[in-house]
Amino acid sequence: GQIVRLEDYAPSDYLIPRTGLTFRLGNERTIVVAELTIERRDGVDASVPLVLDGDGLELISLQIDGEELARSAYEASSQRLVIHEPPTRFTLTIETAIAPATNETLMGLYRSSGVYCTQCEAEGFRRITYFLDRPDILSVYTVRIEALKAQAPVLLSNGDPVERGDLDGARHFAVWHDPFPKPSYLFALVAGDLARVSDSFVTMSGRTIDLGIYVEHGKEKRAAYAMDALKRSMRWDEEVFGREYDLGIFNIVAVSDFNFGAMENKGLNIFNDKYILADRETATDFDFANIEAIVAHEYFHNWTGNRITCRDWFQLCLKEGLTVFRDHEFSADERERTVRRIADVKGLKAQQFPEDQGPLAHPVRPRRYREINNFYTATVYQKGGEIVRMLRTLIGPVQFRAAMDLYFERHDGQAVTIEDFLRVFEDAAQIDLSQFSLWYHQAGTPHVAVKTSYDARRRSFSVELEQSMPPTPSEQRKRLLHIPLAFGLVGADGKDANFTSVDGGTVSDGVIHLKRRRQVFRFNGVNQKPVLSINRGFSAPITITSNANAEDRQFLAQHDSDGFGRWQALNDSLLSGLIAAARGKKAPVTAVTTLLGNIAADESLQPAYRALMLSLPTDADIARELGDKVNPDAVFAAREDLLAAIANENAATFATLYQAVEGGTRFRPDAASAGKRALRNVLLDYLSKHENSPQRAATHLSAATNLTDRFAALSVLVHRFGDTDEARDALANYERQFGNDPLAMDKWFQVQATAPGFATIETVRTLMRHPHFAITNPNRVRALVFTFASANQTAFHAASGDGYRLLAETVLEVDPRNPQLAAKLATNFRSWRSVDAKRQALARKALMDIASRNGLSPDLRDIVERTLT
Ligand code: HT7
Ligand code: ZN
Repeated sequence: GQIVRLEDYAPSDYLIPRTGLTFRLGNERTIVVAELTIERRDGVDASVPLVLDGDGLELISLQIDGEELARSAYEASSQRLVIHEPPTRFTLTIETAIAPATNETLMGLYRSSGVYCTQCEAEGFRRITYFLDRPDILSVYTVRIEALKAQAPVLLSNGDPVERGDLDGARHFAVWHDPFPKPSYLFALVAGDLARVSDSFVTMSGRTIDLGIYVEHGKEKRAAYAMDALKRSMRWDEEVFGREYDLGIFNIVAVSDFNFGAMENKGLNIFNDKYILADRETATDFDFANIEAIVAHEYFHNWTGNRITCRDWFQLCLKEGLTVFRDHEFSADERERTVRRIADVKGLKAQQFPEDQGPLAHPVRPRRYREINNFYTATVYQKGGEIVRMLRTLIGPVQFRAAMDLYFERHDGQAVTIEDFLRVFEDAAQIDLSQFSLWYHQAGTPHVAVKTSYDARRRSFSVELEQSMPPTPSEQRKRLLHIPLAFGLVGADGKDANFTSVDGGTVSDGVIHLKRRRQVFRFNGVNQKPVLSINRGFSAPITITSNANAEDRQFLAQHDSDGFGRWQALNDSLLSGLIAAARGKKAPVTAVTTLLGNIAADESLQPAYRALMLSLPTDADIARELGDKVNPDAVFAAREDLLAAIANENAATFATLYQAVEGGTRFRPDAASAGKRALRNVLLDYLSKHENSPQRAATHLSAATNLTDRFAALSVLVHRFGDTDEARDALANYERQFGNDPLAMDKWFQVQATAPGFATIETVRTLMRHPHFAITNPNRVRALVFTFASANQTAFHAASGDGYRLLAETVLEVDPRNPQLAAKLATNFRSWRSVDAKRQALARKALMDIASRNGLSPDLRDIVERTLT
């Protein structure tokens, strides 16, 4: 693929104010007739041709204002349609043919379990018809769909329904009209035999919206939670951002073959069924939380993404970062704020940090790309969300809301840039964001080194901060960032100590503003030596090292008034012990093991919070902290030793607690009930380790009334006692019970893919031949192979190199069918330089095997080449 550069952006010479589409649906051959109203932009020379994008299209006919076009007036290929010297304003009618049944890429129009559906973001619309397929071309769409009535009784598109009726030959049609001008990536069509779950919502101005969720027949009950999440999202956006829904109808469709979580098409969201369908037998608490967050995310896009969209794909974070921030805030309000924040930060560190610290690092607002599909990354989404959070920290919640109001007022109906977005904040809050804006433009995770000292005689506490940023691919020199650090000076009583004044820089509303390379903030009037709690709530997405000692960290883990700060301090303590152990230095663990026992039993803390505190850093967390020459077997052993030490010291407390925490006979998916299950399930793992017996997990499994508990028990059995009858029986029973449910079976694949040890490589190979496995279904491939490569350090990084080979072979098998999925799978090689030399050589060999293959998709080639450089 060609490199696309931000600096080459130029507005289009032609506009398409109106788009009419007629679909004559057929599996082998679907006919699309596009009637486009096209205008040359003012000031553009009449000799400039109209160049439309296409991808794999077969052109049938072409007319301008109803007249067949002469062969000499245009050039058509499957990739482009060029029209020479078109009129200033005209109607272009294009008839093309496409083949949905053989479209395995899941982009454009395809079939998923007998349902026609579309995916157009980022550049899939050009697989449907020739168009100016770029987000700054906003058009009003009218869509007519014709299909066999029996095959597709349901015919959906964006906007409001205007007409429907019967046709000859057992066919029927429906017409939809969307009055809001939109970019082509938000176009959607769905046709098939689906059940509708209906509800309604009354907006803040009193309009009644018709809500529908379309699912496979028989799965209606499983859409109830998503529907509830949708209504709560609609209310929340009104209350928190003053945003009301704008059409008369809002539909969601769940499909089983999808390359992503979901898609925010105007008035017709399309979802991976994994993020709609849920009941206690087939979804874990984690899935319920994800459904709530993703339903909200797609709904929130209606204002942040659809009403105000991106000028070009470099601006992807404009809609994604902002919408992630909004969905995080929604979940924090709906659930438990601190618990949500810890979960989101764990996600950021697990997914975005390794990206930012490896060969695929890129700025939140990149300047160039080869394949835009490869930029739907944790950096654009999660770090993009963190930048919006920092903006709110900088100006405070009241001014933040005022700025967002101004954003909606100023830019509604436009396709804009990050510069436009930042200008709104500068204007609303009267601040200069020129230094802050570097967060969008520089790749890499900033590091802050902290040194504190207390001068008892002068009653002053000094905090010395020094920022640095390691070079990243294509950016050697980094400029200094404005880093907002929420903090507290924690006194002996756990309360934040007062200070009378600060020298050395700006400190306001509990936030230190670090702007220079090195700054010493001196807090005056501090009566007793405090302990610094810094980067509270993860106010900045950075790494920190400090001169705090083990006692300081443990003090904060017990006494910081900020719940996030307590978790962070505990996590740092655990990690430092684990790192020492993984490097072969035996670390003293007693203090922290005792502390964990106290936290577990502390009834003043919510169960969900206690569960998070008790969850040890993962192997991948430890590996990331080690940085280089990682030996995954040593990491695994260090973690298991610490787990055993904690379990052995606290066995009695844990056993009592395990009995006491309500098992949850009556299942409810709310946060408080989920918290209790989480606590009980983390205790199950500790106790099983201590007891060295599968018995407790087997009992837990047979008593389970929901998938959360069942999955927790199954994990203990398969991961800790894999070669016992209990584990084998549990897997066989599960398969018998849930064999017909694809989403529940994904969990069955997942639990086996994460069993530690190299033997799992063979297990995965065997499971890839299982009748329930399908290489064409992204959910199944992700459950088995992506999980194996991303969440099983000891197997994926097996010293033999077989784990790398398995991933490389799978990537090559998937690529010809679904390049996006293949590229995503291949990103699991991104940390290959951090393992020891022997493993590095094997990983490199696997990557080279992929790279040397002819005919790779541009998506996969882009990832592999960047990973190797
Ligand atoms: N905006 C959506 C992105 C998306 C996507 C991107 C590439 C290929 C397939 C895709 N499906 C959905 C999802 C979102 O961020 O809400
Ligand atoms: Zn999104």
